Amino acid sequence: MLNRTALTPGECEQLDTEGYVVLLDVFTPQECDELGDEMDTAWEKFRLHEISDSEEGVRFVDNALYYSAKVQDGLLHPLLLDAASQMVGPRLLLNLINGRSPAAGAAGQPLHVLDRRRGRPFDKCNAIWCLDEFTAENGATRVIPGSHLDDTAALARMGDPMDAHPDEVIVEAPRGAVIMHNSHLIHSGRPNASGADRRSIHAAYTHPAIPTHYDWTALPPAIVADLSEQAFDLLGLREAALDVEGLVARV
Ligand SMILES: O=C(O)CCC(=O)C(=O)O
Repeated sequence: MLNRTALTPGECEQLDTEGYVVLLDVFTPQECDELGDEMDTAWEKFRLHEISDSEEGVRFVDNALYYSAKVQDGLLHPLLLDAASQMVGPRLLLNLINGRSPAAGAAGQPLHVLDRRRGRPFDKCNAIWCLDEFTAENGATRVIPGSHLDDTAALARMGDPMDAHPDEVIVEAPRGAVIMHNSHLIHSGRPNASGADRRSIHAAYTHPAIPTHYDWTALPPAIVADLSEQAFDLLGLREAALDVEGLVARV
């Protein structure tokens, strides 16, 4: 994993004004393979297609903490935490972590989230771990730069949210990169027109006032026992432990 802990001034500036930044080489090719294999194994072994109500053609691994101890290290990478703090503030809560792999032929998404508040303060951001290269052909994420600050122009120029938008930028990124973006930024996944999967892991961090997408207090005790102290804090479990009997042993 990359040994860099802080964004450059240029990266901070881009995150601030455009609402996204691509951080290169966060994961090694071997780490990408291991994480991708763990998500693929979970999808097969636990027959997740039978319970997934996600998009057609997308292998969606809900709550990846159930299936991988390795994701902890990525979640806590100092560079990603620095980027998240630039957007959301110094105290972060993990909102979600999922595997998301649009297979060859998977459809794109509408631009979203169109009714979200814009402008500061920001309370949520996303980290997209590119386990495969993100290319225009395989459906790399599109964003409308600056729309996290003000969406007036973006919405005025938008027709069908499924269509290409005149202001959109396709965020191509090599394998191992992480796309950090403000969740208040208008964005979406695009159709995968390549012959191969586009594997990724998505995490979201929030301000602690925002309720988590998953109830981390419901994680099985064996998984909680394996969390590092820092991960325990990132999941808000230290505070939660005061109310949840099964967690008290960790405090
Ligand atoms: O994977 C991507 O390219 C973006 C997906 C996305 O925006 C979402 O699932 O909400």
